[in-house]
Amino acid sequence: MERQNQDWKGYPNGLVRLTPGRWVFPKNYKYFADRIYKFQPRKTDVFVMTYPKCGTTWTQEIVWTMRNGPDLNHPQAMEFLLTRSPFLDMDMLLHKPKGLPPLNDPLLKGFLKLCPFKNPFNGLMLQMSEAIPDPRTIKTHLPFSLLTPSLLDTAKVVYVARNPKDVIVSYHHHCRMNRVHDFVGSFEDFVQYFVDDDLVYGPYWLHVKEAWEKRDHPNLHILFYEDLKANPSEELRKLNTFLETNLTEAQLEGIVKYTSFNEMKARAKAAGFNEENFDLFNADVVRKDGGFFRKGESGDWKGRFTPELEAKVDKWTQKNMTSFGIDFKYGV
Ligand code: PPS
Repeated sequence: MERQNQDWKGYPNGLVRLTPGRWVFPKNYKYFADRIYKFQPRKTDVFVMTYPKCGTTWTQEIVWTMRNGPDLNHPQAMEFLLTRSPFLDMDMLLHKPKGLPPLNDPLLKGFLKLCPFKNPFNGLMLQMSEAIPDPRTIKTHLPFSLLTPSLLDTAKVVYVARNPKDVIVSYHHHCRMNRVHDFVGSFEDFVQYFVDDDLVYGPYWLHVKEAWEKRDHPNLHILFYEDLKANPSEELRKLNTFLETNLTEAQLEGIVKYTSFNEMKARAKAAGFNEENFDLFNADVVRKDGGFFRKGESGDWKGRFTPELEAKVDKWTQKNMTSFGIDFKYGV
């Protein structure tokens, strides 16, 4: 905790570590854990499940659009993504001593529209996840073991994995930029937290392993960020089969373009997501190193690791991930 308190300014209430699994969360997880675990999935739900920074938002937009607006003309398409496709476990990150986002924040606006008579302090995203109309597309960064055991037998899950080195680079940026984490240590420190499984959301390898072990379940579709990047048309075809959306080639191609990095970045801005002026973000980091839509590439890790750091991550990957049979592409 001493080390954590020095390097992270975003967890003034401390952290919790769960056993088994050694998952790490901000302390406010305690207040939401039970309700999240008991969150009732429906047959028509699709959960987009990933460890942070693996391509959740991209996949969420693809899945939501395929199911709701394949002709790109849905009246809500321009609304902030998390108000159409809520992030189930976000509340533990939002509830800082500072309170909720300000009234002009797209999240709170979306909440007030969907849940006008509810108290946002009882879980802004949790209540939105309950309130959005079917068919629901719900984002979670939690692993299978922290959600209801009936999840996969009831709803469909699209699980997204990304190579650990790009995850580290992207998560490092995210934790510096995002005030809910406010990481002030070095990149070297961050890599150490990652390989020690000490980052919020816990061991990446176990997160992936829990999904990988269920890979033959008909309600689970595992997607790799690198494959989606290299051949989005092919991955959307596979999703079309998995989601039973029966879209035409022309509709799929339209969605590929619509969900490209540049189009999503531009649309988020048009929907009111001003990253330099977003209460949760550190504007200096956004200006210097980019915002949420940072690079959107695979292989961006190259040039970021010293040979020692690279060896450390390779050793960790070999020990924890290759051992259960998963392999990653590392970009061009
Ligand atoms: S979060 O905050 O954990 O939910 O982030 P997540 O959405 O999982 O991952 C963010 C990274 O995905 C990139 N991104 C995209 N890449 C390609 N195409 C599209 N459309 C797209 N949208 C988001 C985003 O830029 C983050 O990766 P990095 O490497 O940091 O750029």
